[in-house]
Amino acid sequence: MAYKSGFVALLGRPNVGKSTLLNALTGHKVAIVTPKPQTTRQRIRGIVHEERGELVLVDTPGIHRPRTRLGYHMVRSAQAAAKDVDLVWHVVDLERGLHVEDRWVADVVRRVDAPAWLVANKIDRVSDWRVAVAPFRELAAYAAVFPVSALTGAGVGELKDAAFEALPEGPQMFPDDMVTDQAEDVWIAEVIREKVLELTREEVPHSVAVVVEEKVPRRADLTYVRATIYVERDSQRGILIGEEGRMLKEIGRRAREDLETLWGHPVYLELWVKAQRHWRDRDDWLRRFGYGLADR
Ligand SMILES: Nc1nc2c(ncn2[C@@H]2O[C@H](COP(=O)(O)OP(=O)(O)OP(=O)(O)O)[C@@H](O)[C@H]2O)c(=O)[nH]1
Ligand SMILES: [Mg+2]
Repeated sequence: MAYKSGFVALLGRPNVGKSTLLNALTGHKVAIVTPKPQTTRQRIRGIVHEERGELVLVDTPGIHRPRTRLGYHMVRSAQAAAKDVDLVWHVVDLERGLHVEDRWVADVVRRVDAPAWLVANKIDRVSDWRVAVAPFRELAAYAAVFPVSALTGAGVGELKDAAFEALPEGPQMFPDDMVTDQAEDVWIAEVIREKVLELTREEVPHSVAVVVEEKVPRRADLTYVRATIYVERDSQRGILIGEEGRMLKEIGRRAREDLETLWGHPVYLELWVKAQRHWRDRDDWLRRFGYGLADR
């Protein structure tokens, strides 16, 4: 059997389950997942290695109407990710149904040369996926429609099989043990941001960026990590620290548990919170956080 390899871009509006699908297909927590829209801010590759080939999935920020420079860069990076891929998946949320943002995604999908598949996610939340998917079918000339639940795994195997089938023959591009192109520090910062998103509401989740400042092995069995959580206002800083530091402690506890699970040894996580006014609209800060760079 010929070895297949290629790229698949996962496009969709925010919160439809793109990152959940990426994680389900790779079998790793490559991207963070939260119930909040606009969780993913950068393109993230996840790599599925199998004997039959290599499937490189490109997770992207949800396409929406940007209100900040950050939002603008997010949407741009999603659009850019759709170029030079072998396949595009338009991921939609059957539970919440058709939204104007799905039309904007379809506009992007129609402009790319690669074949597009409609990936109808959250089938676990609807009684009849065929009925729920009907309004989406007309958005673009989809070459195929796949009903899945990224959460339960239903249909995900079929989607993967079909993707391998569709990929061109080609060489392996990434080492066997590489499941993502995301640097480890970035992944750590993302895990911390995930906990902030879980624990905060309204504008706070959107105002948060995390930078890992230091990561050093203290002993053979302990890693020390120091990170700064940036917010936009002093009031948000107060929320993140919480009464007697309780909120920050909880963020740290949850993040530390995830890191310890992955690394299999204790972690000492030190978190700081700083306010940086309007960082979402400042290109210098966006670059510092790694958000301003053009992808691919
Ligand atoms: N019931 C159900 N929930 C799902 C499914 N897939 C994802 N979710 C949930 O939907 C929410 C959003 O999931 P994400 O994977 O973060 O969505 P996303 O498309 O990556 O979102 P952005 O990064 O904001 O663009 C989370 O609460 C997931 O647990 C599914 O198949 N069924
Ligand atoms: Mg995401």
